Amino acid sequence: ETEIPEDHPRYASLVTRHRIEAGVEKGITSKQGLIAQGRGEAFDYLLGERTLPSADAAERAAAATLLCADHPVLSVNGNVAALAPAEIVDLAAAVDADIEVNLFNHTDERVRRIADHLREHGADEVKGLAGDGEIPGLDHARGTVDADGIEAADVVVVPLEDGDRAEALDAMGKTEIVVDLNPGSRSPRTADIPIIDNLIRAVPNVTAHARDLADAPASRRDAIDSFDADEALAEAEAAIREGSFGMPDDAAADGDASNA
Ligand code: PTJ
Repeated sequence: ETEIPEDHPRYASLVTRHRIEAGVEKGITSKQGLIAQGRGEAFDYLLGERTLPSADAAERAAAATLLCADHPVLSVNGNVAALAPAEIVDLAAAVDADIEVNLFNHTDERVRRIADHLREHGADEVKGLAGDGEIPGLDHARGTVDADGIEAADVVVVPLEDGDRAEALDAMGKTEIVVDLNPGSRSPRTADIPIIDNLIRAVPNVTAHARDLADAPASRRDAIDSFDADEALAEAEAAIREGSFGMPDDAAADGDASNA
């Protein structure tokens, strides 16, 4: 196994790839998850591999929304489990949310492996194994959830969600928080709070905001009221169009594209 030197210019991206590969080897990430990761990386590169100010505002609004929720649930798929298991457990603790495994390509075996993996990273209860609830309007494989989990939730965090399910959850009246690096994708466009950021940066930042907002109800309101989803999507798209292709701001400003 190769060690990645920390000063490598693409360190974060290489660590992320390695986690996804390990996830496939461990039987928690699907092979399609590798393709999804590649797609995400391309968008992250165009966004400069940074958290935009509008994404930070979305992450703060998400934290506030989770803290104000009656029954928040964090949905975990094979990519999320491979990339940020401990970070998901931390977020669930910070906002008192349930964790539920919910897969696009469902197999009971993979749900069990992901639940075990999350427990290895500190989760106590992991939902998704009961499968006694449903998201109406989807076929059985895609629509199966836990009755006391996602079905009963008022706020759901659905990172890297597929567009049909995002729309079906929206139709159920859930407040949806979507993490997706592609601002043009249907799921962030359906979300109440679209977070256009890498899951790896987004989840810990939502947790940090949640800790900051825990004892500040007035600031929570403000974080929610001041956030505008359409504006955040437009800002992410503009950042991609005007992109400096992953270069530091000053080099881009000098028009030096030689090492882009
Ligand atoms: O484990 P399963 O069976 O539930 O499957 C999970 C995947 C992700 C394979 C499945 O939901 C899928 O095929 O997703 P898509 O349609 O490829 O969409 C993935 C979206 O997530 C794309 O818009 C990517 O840009 C985005 N994405 C990928 N990696 C990241 C990401 N967004 C944020 N952070 C990432 N690390």
